[in-house]
Amino acid sequence: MTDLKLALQEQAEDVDKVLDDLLLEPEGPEAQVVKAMRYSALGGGKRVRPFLVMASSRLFGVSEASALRVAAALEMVHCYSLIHDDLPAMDDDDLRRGRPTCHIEYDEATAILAGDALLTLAFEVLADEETHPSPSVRCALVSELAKASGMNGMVGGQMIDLMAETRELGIPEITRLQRLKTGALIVFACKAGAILGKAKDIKMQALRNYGHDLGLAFQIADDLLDVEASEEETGKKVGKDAERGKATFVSLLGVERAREQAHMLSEQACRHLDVFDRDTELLRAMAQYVVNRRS
Ligand code: GRG
Repeated sequence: MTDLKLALQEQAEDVDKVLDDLLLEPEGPEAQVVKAMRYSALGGGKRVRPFLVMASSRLFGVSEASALRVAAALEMVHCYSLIHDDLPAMDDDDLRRGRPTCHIEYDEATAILAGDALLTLAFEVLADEETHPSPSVRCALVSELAKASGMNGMVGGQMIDLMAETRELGIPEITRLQRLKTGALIVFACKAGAILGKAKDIKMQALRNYGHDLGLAFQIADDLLDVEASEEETGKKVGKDAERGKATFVSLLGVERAREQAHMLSEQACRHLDVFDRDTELLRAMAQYVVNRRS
């Protein structure tokens, strides 16, 4: 196993402990929604976003306990988006992380509520004094995660994606869509350490730019993996999204150019880290992992 994969796994265990503590099952019938939240939030996943929160926090000497709570909150938002994305009204998927999706394991109404409750709990966690003693830091975390998740971030990207089923998109539009849908939460993850560490603008900006390029590289790699998986299943070099009639980086650029673009973005992401004199090895390794990953 590579050092980065091992570090991801170790970090994932720490984040899982925090998620486990935050998702205590209450007594009574409402326990059902918490079961569904736990099913989705503690059911695997690479935990790339939490890893980025932890790695960026280390650059500023942020306490591990604070960073872990932000990492857990962000993972809750990510898990909510996956639950809702899998619903029949959206992508209508039966499998996620190798298991039945939340609405298949439970039911649609419970899955919608589990997603809603993960989203709202994330903000409750960020607003709690235990996350950071400074009210202005907590307020910045809440505000930045809200922007990254909402209409000018992930939700906005998802809407553009849904509209794309009836209208053809080119590279500039796909880039914008993906920067919002996938990129915004990744950028938040990279900036989180700088917010917690009250970093200077130049460092905040460097992490934002790193996250910007990393997020796009991550998405192109995702499109490439989608095409590879379809090729293994059906022999056709067309991913799931392209089969649904949606343009992707791979359908527009072709496999080779898309791969080159992902690697170029990964290298560009690392160059933004040159402003730091502290150890940025984990963030650099992540940029490589994102474009070389197999899942
Ligand atoms: C429903 C508001 C709303 C938004 C949905 C994030 C998203 C928007 C949809 C997820 C669907 C998807 C496959 C998007 C492509 C990239 C992506 C975000 C993949 C999933 O993230 P990973 O690879 O997943 O980090 P794990 O399971 O490892 O956490």
